[in-house]
Formats: sequence, C-alpha cells, structure tokens
Amino acid sequence: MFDKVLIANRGEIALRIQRACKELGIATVAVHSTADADAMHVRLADESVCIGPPTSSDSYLNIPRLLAACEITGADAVHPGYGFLSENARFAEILEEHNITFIGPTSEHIRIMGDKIQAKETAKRLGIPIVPGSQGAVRTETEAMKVAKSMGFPVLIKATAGGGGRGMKVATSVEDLPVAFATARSEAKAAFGNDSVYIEKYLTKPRHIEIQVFGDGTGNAVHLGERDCSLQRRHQKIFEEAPSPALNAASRARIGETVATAMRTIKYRGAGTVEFLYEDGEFYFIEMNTRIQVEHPVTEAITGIDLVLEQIRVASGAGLSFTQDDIVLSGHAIECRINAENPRTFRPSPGQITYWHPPGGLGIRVDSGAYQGYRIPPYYDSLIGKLIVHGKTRNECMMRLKRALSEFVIDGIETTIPLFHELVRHPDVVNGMYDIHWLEKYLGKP
Ligand code: MV4
Repeated sequence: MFDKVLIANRGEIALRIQRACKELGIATVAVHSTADADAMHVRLADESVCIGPPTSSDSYLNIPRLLAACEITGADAVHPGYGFLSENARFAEILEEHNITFIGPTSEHIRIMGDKIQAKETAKRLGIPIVPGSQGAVRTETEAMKVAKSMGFPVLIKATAGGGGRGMKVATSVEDLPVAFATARSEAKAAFGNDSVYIEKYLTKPRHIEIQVFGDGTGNAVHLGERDCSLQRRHQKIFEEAPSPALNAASRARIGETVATAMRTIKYRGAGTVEFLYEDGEFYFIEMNTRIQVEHPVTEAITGIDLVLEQIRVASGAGLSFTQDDIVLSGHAIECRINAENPRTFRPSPGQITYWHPPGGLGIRVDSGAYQGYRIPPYYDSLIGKLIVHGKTRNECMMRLKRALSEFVIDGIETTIPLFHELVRHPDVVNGMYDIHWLEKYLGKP
C-alpha cells in the first residue's frame, strides 16, 4: 500500500479522498492555490503545498508544479479526483515516468475514451449498443448529407474531441444540415483545436443513465448498477439517483453484464462510468468517463462499497475487495448538488458563508468542504456540497430528502437548495417521470 498520497484537487472531493486515505492509514498531501489557503481540504491534510495563484492553469492544472509538490513531500501516488487533470492522459503518463502512481486507469484507456469516435468504435467492438450514426469522422458536407439521409432526420453533429455536451449541433432537416455541419466544425475547431466531427441519429427524449464499473486491471471487472442523471441544466447535473426509476431488474442486469464483460475484455483498471442515453427501452452508448464522478456517493449508498478506497486499493496492486456476486443493490439513494448559485438563473454566488447548518439523521450524508465563516472563492466551479440521502424505498428516500432539505441552512450566499424544495414536490419528479430536457423546460416556464 502507499505511504503518502498527494490529492491533486480541491473542495469536497479532496476531502472525500483524504477520508479514504485515512482509513487505509495513508498520509495525505493537500495542494492548493493561494485562493484556497483556508480551505478545509488544506486544514485536514497531514501536509499541504501551495502550488500557485488562483487561476487553475497556474495551480490545479499545472503539471510541473504538481510534480514539484510530489517531489518535495515524497508522495508515492496521486489521486486526481474529478475535473482538472483527472482525464488527462499525459498527466498519468508523466507521473508513471517519475515512478509516481496515478490513481486511475492506464493513460491508454484515458486517451481512447477521450476521443469520442475511438470510444464509440471500442464500445461497438465490445458489444455495447451504440447510437446509429456515421462510421467515424465525417469530413465533407456531401458525406454528412448522405449519412443524414440514410438515417433520417433529426441528426446530431458532435465534435470528436468533445464530450459533456460541448460542440454539438442538431439538424432537423435537409435544409438545416449545411449550416449545422459548418457551425459544428468551426465551434469544434475553436473549442478543441480539432474540427473533426461525427454524426448520430438524434434521440429526442432520452434519459441519461450511466453504469458504474470497476476493474482491477488484470481482467476482473464488475458493474455496480446505474445512476439516473437526467435532471440537468446546460449539461450540469443537479440531481442524481440510483436505481433509475425507469429500469427493471432484468434490463439492469443485462446492460450491467454487457458493460462488465467489456471492461473485463479490455482489462480496465479502477473506477469508470459508461454513459448511455435510454429511450423506448433501449440503451445507446454515448461516452465513457475514466474517473471517479461527482455523483459516486449514490452508488456507494446502495452498495455499501467505498469506491474511492477501492480506487486506491486497485492502484496499489491490492486488487478489488469484492466480486460481482458480492454486490447487492439495496434501497434507493438521491444526491442533490448544493451549488453557490442563484436557484433560478444559476448565476454563481461566491462570498462568505455566515451560517452553516447541515442536516443529519439516519440515511443522510453531506460531503462538503464548506464551514461557517468560509469564503467561497470566485475562481472555481460553484459546487459547495452534496446532500446524499438513502432509504429502503424511493418513497422513503424522497421523504427523508424533503426532511433533510428543510434542515439545511446556509446563509450569506445563494444556493440551489430552494430549487430542490420545489423539485421534490413536483409530481413528475415524485413519479420519476423525467427525461434530459425536463429541468430546462421546467425552468423555462414562468
Ligand atoms: C445525444 C443526444 C441525443 N441524441 N446524442 C450531451 C452530452 C454528451 N455527453 C452527449 N449529449 C447528448 N447526446 C444523440 N444521438 C442528447 C444529448 C444531450 C444530453 C445527454 C445527456 C445528458 C444531458 C443532455 C442534454 C442535452 C443533450
């Protein structure tokens, strides 16, 4: 096992990783920008290193500075968390070259999944169902038109280097296609420095359902059920639940086994998420994330498995502490993302938290680096905490969530909590009847 892990992240996920390290008896190193000197992840770490000014590219994204922090502290492994360098294949490679373990998949797997065409080709080869579309990149308008006509409209043009919704354009008809194609290409070029695009049949009312997977890197791999993350705005998830209200045990087992088998075949290492669109009873692969995700606690709640601890175990060569047969999905869990934002406009609301009272009681978990008096800096994403609620049934979970939300007091800044009070009372949410467009439609109504 490792002696010392450097956590290349901030906020609640840095704390989350520290907790797993402590339970494994591993010393922790926090890194921070000057804007985060009084952050909880710095206070609770065994050691900390200031790695630069507030701007992420000069601190949390700066590979030479992170390497220097490893060198100074003698860390033997790095956990990247989510965001920042977590899916940067070059970072994983450089660490390995310096004999520091990257707690995550191989750089090769990160690289393949970062290229959406390669990811899709890999998924297809492994027997994972994909969205019908072009075979690889589409280079000309003529080719785009041919593909679109053969599939039928609407179609979606996606950037090969994209992901998370950036660089996508819908074309609803033959007339639409030339502009959509040109716009998608130029936006892809501007955003990623790569104008490669591909085309898919556009699914109009899918749910976003993702499967949590875990591999040991030697051909053992498992799935831990799904999370339904359909409630989102501008590709920012705000409410996630497991299991999905849309799936039954048979369809869950089928897609789960398909994905786990695929991960065994490629000898996937560590935590991963295979993302699907789910419409009319069918799954369609869209992308794979090669990191721990924000919403991993809902899976932890229904499986009782510490996913971050398992990431560290697997990276150290200790293997997985469970097999597929050991995994029992029990009850229902929901996560609400508490963002420092206006609950209607989502405009960031940084500033000082003058009062902080998190909820408690049975089935309640709050993951946060916030505390009373903490000043939320304006430089980073606005997630300040996550409320995760577990119950025996979805109904019990919802009742508990309502109760927990009513206990949660955060003063001094605006948060998304008032929006959750509304959502948990809306019949569509209560009944689990929502797709990926539901929240934006709801917010759009006066
Ligand atoms: C799609 C789609 C409809 N049809 N692909 C958006 C993020 C990226 N991961 C893939 N995305 C989508 N791909 C086809 N063929 C609709 C979306 C999409 C979406 C997907 C998941 C969660 C939220 C979404 C919001 C808008 C669009």
